[in-house]
Amino acid sequence: MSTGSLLAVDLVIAVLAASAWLGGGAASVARRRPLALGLAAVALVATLARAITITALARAGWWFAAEKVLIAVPLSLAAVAVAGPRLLRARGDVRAVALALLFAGYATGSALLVTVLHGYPASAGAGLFAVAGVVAATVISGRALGARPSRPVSRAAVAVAVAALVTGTGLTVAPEATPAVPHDHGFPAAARISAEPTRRFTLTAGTTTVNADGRDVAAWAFNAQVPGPELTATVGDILEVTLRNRDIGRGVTLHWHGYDVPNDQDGVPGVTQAAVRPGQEFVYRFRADQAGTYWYHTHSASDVGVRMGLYGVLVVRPGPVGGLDVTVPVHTLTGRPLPAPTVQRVEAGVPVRLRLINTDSTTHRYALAGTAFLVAAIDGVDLRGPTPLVDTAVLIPAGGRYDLVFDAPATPVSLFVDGRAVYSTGPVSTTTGAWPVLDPLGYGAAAAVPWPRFDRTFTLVLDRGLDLRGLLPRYAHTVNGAADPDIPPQVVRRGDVVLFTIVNRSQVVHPWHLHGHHVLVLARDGEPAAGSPLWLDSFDVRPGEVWKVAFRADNPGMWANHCHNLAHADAGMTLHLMYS
Ligand SMILES: [Cu+2]
Repeated sequence: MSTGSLLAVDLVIAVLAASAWLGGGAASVARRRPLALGLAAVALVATLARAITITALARAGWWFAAEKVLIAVPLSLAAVAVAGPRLLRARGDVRAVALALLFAGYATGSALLVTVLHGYPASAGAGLFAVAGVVAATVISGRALGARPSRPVSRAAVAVAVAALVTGTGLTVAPEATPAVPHDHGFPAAARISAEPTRRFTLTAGTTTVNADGRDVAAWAFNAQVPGPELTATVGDILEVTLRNRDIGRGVTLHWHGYDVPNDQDGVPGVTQAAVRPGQEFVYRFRADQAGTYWYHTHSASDVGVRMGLYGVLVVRPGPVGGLDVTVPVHTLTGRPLPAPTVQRVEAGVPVRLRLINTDSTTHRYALAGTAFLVAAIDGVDLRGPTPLVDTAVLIPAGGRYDLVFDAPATPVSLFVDGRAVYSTGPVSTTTGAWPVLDPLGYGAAAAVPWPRFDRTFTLVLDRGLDLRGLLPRYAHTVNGAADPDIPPQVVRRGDVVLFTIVNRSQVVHPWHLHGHHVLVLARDGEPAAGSPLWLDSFDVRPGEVWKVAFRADNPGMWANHCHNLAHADAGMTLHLMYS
């Protein structure tokens, strides 16, 4: 079983255990003996079954099991130790075991809350909070049932509650002091390149209406079109892009997704520049020194902004190219897929490059039917020694790009996205749903990792948790138990080789995206990457997965480092990489 499934199974068992204990307690209060004993038996089995799931999770990595081992196991043992013997002795009135069963329910339930609301890392504060909750709920229940706690028990309860209050701040305070991340001041000085631009573009952001899947829908667009204009350049060009904001009230910027531009051109509001307000403009200028498939999008109110249409394609070619070269950005506008580009027919034998871009916030499955093909590049970087693929699907993470190349066959070719044909040169009678999915970590020819050692290592544990820092508590997407802006930045020096371990202990996929750098994938779940070197800027960390990626810190500045499910980024899952 995968670690992701194990996390889900353990959660289900924990919910079952806690609710069965509580249900058994309630049934015994109501003197419904068979029901009470039946539920208690279920609870006992479920509680003991967690010994298996928690052990397996701990073996998959301490990140997955820390709070379960340190908090749930002791509380579960207490539940079994208190309720078990009383159940075995329950001869007469079943009401006699009610308080024991309720105690077991509070104990397993509060441990469950620690997992769901707090997660990783486990802290003494979280443990004491859980214990204090159990004590308080048991004392209140006991009084309601007419049982008076003894004096030592009451004293112990008060002591635990006080300790919980004192240390409980550990629940709300980030583990380390947070160096300030600049917000709307102290932006990097524009180290503007002086060379004369060779490619000039103007993008004007504004509200508009576009046709999506046959219906007119409201959109936010660059130059009144979704996607925005396709920006193309040749390596060596100096791009100058003037961004104007006509009427986007939440502000606009341009972030060059996957393009490792100088920091002051990166387009992150509050970090590298101020958001461009209605009536304002900002001029971006950078040298096109990386060939490949990229895209641009607003980073101001990015969740709603990109979803509403403020994005476009950036393609940089190494020089003149022959054959057919098409970009296929896939985007969903208010729940409707946008039309793919118009199909151009070519003679058989003509080389074709399909540049697939996922501009949505969730993974898409692409299947190219009717021809063998190569995955020539991922995230703009050419793969080493790609081999032909037939009847194989690829999964592209949010923000990711795959370049598929093939020679046009004489027969039709069809590209399916999530089972829907989006780009077809003719009818292809194939169902692609059962095709195997390419694992890029095993595709192409391997090469040695270019660094013998790492100067800095960081671990990011992705989860959900209660964020109590703002005015209103929110159920945030967290990194190491904290949510933006309270996640400590990762501080590196120029020239460092940096290793990231990224762990997903949540129930959802997190497409990870570091600005300003491509990272080299080293391993996933302990298995070293065995194919072509993979230099990615967007990669899906699925539930239960552990990724190891590394990069050389060679692009100084303050860089966003976040989940590219932009709703998650907005709900806390954003931190920063900072050069000292
Ligand atoms: Cu995410």
